[in-house]
Amino acid sequence: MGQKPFNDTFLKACRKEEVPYTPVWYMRQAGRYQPEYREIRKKYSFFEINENPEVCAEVTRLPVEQLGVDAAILFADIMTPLIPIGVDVDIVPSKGPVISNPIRTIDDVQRLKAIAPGTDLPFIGDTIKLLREQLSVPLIGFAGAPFTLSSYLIEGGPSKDYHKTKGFMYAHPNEWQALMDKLAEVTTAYLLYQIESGAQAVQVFDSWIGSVGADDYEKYIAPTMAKIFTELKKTGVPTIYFGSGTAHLLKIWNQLPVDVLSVDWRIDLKDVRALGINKALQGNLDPSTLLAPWDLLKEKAKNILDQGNEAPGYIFNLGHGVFPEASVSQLQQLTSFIHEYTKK
Ligand code: 1CP
Repeated sequence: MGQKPFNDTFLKACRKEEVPYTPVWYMRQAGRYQPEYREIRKKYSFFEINENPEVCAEVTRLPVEQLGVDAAILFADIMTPLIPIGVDVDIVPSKGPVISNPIRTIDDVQRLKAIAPGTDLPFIGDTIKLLREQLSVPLIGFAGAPFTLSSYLIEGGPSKDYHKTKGFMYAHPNEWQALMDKLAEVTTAYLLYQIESGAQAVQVFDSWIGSVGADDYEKYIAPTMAKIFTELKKTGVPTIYFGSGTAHLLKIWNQLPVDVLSVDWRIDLKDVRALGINKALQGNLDPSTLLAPWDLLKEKAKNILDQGNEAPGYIFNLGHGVFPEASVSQLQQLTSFIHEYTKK
């Protein structure tokens, strides 16, 4: 901790610079698949961990120390910055975020307060500062994207089809835009605060955006995302945009002022590049393969590494998050394999 020389491989890959090996980290790398996390979770609620810098930093460091990954990601949730703006959210075990006051009308949208991250969420800045003293790999900050945040706000919790969310978008375009504007302000201010506090890269999670068609994305979403990434770009810190099921959106994403596109396994990385995507890429192992026998997992990883490394600017990751049934030893073996196989 701290004494080790700083490993900037991940930051170099974000900038499409030469790297000594392919950097790797895993979305949701801190969480319930780790026995140590489950122990800590017995003592504290999700938001108690989040709001206690010592514990939050410990949970953030755990996968770095346990798996040997090349980046840490701040432990928090995409719902964290919504609490101070007036959203009543609870993280329900084996379900996810549940909201007791979902958005139904323009009054509900207008009721959402503006965010002042330094005073509303001082523990986030404190955790980041502590981690910067402790870590010898880059720290990634993150936030949810307006569409994905709005899906929880409108549906009231996790959803499979996002009918209510998209229904609101089609039926009330002005209210929808007001909601996007408000959430864009939250996401931008919250990420700028994380960067000021010491985050060395930021990822915007738009997990459920794949449910929106390309024409609707252009009309209802792209201007909001362009605004967010334009503001973030001014900091010079690398930015990453993640969504699942987004093959149909990648050409539009390529026009956004974002550095890295994080894609899932439904499209091969060689096919992403064949679309003319010239940004750095992150991904895209199917998380389910973590349950496959090692030889099969290794073949899958090798195939992805070969495709990812056909051009500069590639970061290995899963196509979506680690899940509770994944095994620590499988992830350890995978991380070592990625480093060894790609070493120059
Ligand atoms: O009780 C618990 O411990 C709940 C499990 C848990 C954890 C560990 C939740 C509830 N959130 C988190 C942490 C979390 N959430 C991180 C930590 C940093 C890391 O190690 O990666 C991050 C980046 C998130 C982001 C997040 N939360 C996303 C985007 C990424 C993704 O997986 O798509 C989303 C969609 C959420 C909502 C959420 N929070 C928690 C759950 C179980 C869910 C998903 C619910 C659903 O299926 O809609």
